[in-house]
Amino acid sequence: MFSHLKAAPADPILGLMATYREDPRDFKVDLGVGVYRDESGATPIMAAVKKAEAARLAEDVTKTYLGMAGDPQFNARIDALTLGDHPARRDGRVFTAHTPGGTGALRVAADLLHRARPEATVWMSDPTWGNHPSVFKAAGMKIAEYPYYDGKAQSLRADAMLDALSKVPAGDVVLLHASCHNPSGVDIPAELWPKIAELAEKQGFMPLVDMAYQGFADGLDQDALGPRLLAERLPEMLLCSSCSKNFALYRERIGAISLIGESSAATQTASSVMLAVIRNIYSMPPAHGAAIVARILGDEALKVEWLTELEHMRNRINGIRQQASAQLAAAGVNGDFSFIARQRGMFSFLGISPEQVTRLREEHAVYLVSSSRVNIAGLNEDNLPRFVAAMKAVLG
Ligand code: PLP
Ligand code: TYF
Repeated sequence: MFSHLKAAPADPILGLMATYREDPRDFKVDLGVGVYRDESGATPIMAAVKKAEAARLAEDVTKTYLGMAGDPQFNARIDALTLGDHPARRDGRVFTAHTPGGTGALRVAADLLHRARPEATVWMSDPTWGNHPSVFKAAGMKIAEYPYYDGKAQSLRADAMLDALSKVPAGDVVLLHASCHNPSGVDIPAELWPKIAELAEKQGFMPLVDMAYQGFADGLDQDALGPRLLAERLPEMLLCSSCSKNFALYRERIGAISLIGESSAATQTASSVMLAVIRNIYSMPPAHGAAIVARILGDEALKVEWLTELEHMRNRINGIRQQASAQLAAAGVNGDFSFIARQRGMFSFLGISPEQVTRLREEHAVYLVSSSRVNIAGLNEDNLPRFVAAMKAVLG
């Protein structure tokens, strides 16, 4: 059965995480995997999460099955967080299921699309998160790319993107990152979302928005502006969200898929197919992460505490972006790194060669993905001077 199998390539990001762990050098700097790190380089459990977890432990009375859509309280509260007080919610056009992580939401979306329209192509930004193409291909969907990141100008290829979207055929799907684009850090500006909505309307393609970093760029509402606008203007949409980053619940695997249909009746029918898809993959999602998030969002004091912690994380990322950009300039490192301060979320491309990435790792114990993507949140006041010195040594 298995002897003829060829080894599958390791996930480059998770593989790098393992290599970093094995490196004995105590001055090593991890700018690889996309997890938030605090000032001391740790990824702690949020205080609001700890409290919600303790309360759940004390009060929980059953572990019986939840059902395919998971925790109904979580589903209602995550809708309020992602979509806000939205007309689509008031009109009964939204159906949400909680899923094992944002990746689980994406896989449910992919299988649902395959049931609905197996001949459709899913269009993705060039570049995009490595799991996007593989998850949709695994579900049997065709994929294609639209232009997105300009590596020379470290900015959005807005005109080329709109031009490509203006040619997407009816019935296809366009995958968009809500904010904190992974891997480029370059987001769709507010003024571009209405143009994307217009093209979707004109061409008849459906947006699928991946929102894995709500609250990490400019704020919870600001970061959700794109999907909220699309859900208002268009008859149909899918939204995949994740609580891995903004609740730091990574390993608990908690996310959500929201289906927005043309009418309340259409949503109901489509959601029955979505539930069948879920039943065929994992039957029901794990409960713990959703219970924590539901408790935080439903308790005024816990919610304020969580919002304060999230704001601190966002401010730290944006602050260290400014500092990194300023210190690379002050050290006279070859190149213009002012873009680091302009970009949002945890990621940016340094725009250096794979050989230079290797030298940073081998000679200076600075770890980043070979594409030159860095997790800016891996930097802090302690290791920033070492990062800058390593960059100076390698780039001149
Ligand atoms: N989408 C994007 C763009 C991501 O970067 C991530 C990753 O961390 C996810 C989705 C899903 O994350 P998770 O499955 O850990 O919730
Ligand atoms: O891009 C990242 O670093 C995060 C974490 O298979 C991640 O999204 C990376 C790879 C993966 C799962 C999560």
